[in-house]
Amino acid sequence: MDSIEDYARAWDKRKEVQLDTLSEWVKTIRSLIKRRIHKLKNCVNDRFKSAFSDKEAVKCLSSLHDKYVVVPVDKASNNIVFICKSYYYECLVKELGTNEHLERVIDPTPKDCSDLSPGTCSGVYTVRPQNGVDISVFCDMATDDGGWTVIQKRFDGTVSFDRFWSNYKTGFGDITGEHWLGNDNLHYITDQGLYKVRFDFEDYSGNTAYAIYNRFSVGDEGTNYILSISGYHGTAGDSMIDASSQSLNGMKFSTRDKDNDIDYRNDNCAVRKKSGWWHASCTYSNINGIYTEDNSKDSNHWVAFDVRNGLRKTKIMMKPNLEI
Ligand SMILES: [Ca+2]
Repeated sequence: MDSIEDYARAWDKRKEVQLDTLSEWVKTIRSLIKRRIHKLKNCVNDRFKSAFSDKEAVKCLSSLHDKYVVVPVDKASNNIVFICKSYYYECLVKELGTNEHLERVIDPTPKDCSDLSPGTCSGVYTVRPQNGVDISVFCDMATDDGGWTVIQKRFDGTVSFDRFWSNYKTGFGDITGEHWLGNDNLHYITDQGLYKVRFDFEDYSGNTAYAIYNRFSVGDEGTNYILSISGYHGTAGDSMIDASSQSLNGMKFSTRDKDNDIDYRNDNCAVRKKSGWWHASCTYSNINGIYTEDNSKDSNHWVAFDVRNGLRKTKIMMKPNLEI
């Protein structure tokens, strides 16, 4: 009997030791995970600081259960390389030394950002316009009821906008940072219905203003991306005109290598203003110009808001106009 009791006691003791060891392991693993998440959270915060407002970032980064895919920036190299469950994975991927950005995939594929459910976080999404191909866009889900597809964003001058026709055609820059969505994509998206466009500005003193045009569309490349824009309202003033009040409505797109403007000096406005744009006899809206704080003819300015002073932040976005 003694030996059985001894054996049982020894067994209990071993169990206790094993439980202690196990609970130590759990503690260690928990703290490792906590440290890992903290590190990744900081990394994600850094990466997306420019793309989100701080308040929105906190909300969006706390949702860990959405599905994301990581898409190579150079789309020619591969399609989808990694399926993951949260923004945190971008940082894991980054740690592995690859060069990708995060992109959320919604099923069925939205036609633009206005198709996303209300309350969806801002970020990069795949959209598929009718007659277009799948494209990566940045969706602003926070400004003015959300649902905006971002066309242009500038805030630190890291991306040059003094570019050629082929660059403006397909788009350039970093979709989570400074970029131009691409004139073909502008055409495919605005061809789907009636769209409005919103311009947001911030000067170097922190003053902000916006301009909305109730009707906005861009023709295909065959029309030289002819602009249709009207119905201004907002706080910035209407600068979709040139110095002689000629509206930019009906103007073709011009770049430094393709002069489609109606400049009275017979100049190339895209060279003169250092910007691809729908120049008439140039423009009062030169927000694709040189990123500078200076007052100059080729700065990134919107005359009705801050004369020819360069702006710290500019953003152009579009969404369907359901009110007309
Ligand atoms: Ca010209």
